[in-house]
Amino acid sequence: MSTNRLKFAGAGLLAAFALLLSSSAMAAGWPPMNMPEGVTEISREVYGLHMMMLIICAVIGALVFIIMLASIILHRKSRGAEPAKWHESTSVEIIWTVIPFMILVAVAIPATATLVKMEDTSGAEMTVKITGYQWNWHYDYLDHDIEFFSNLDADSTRAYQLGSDLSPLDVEYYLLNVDEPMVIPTNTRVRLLLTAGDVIHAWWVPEFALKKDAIPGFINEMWVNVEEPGIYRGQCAELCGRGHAFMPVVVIAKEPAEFEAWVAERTDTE
Ligand SMILES: [Cu+2]
Repeated sequence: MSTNRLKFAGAGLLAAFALLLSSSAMAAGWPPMNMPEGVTEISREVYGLHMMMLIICAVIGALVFIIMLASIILHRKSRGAEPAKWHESTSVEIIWTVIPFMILVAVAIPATATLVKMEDTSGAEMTVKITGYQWNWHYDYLDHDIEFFSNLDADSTRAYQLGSDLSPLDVEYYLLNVDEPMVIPTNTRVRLLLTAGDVIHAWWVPEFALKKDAIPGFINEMWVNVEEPGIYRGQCAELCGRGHAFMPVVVIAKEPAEFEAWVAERTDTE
């Protein structure tokens, strides 16, 4: 095969593979492959950083492979290519050290800015203490007289039993639903204090871009400001024993007025 035909064949194969991958993924109704953009300012920044890194890595990967393949194909022995005799080049070594260093610094600057914002839990308008247990979450609203356990919902619990009459496929949000979700107000800076009562767990809600370890004897802090009302789901993200898959996180974000109504209702019944 001539070089040109080889190149065309390679490019055609790659294009066909990419098409196959994307169309079959869509046809099969796969879950989204990328991380979610989320519903907070921080989650959007995290998503932006992730996309930037992904594109930089993809471009570098493509460049390296194009140069490598071109070198192999165009300078092969059968074409009469003579290997170069030189080795050790100070200028090349400086270039391949300085360019990656500059790329790393360029991505570290926005990444650090986002990290600093994520870690700054000051100015919170309310605080919820979250405690992980084997295998449920406990929510304690420090500014209100509210505390409760959040367990896996009844349908999921029924469906996962051996020989159950209910199939997991028939349960909406199987293992992603709880009997009592956490409720927070929208457009409010909520501080979350995280700890655990037995082993290490981790509280994770992808759409908030929040994931942190809940460690017995330690208090970890994070914060969230959800802009849109909605139901957001997550899971325990630290292998914590037999029931690790059975302690999901569900957060309902309500408009502040509706949140106040929920608080009034909760405090009445207790
Ligand atoms: Cu856990």
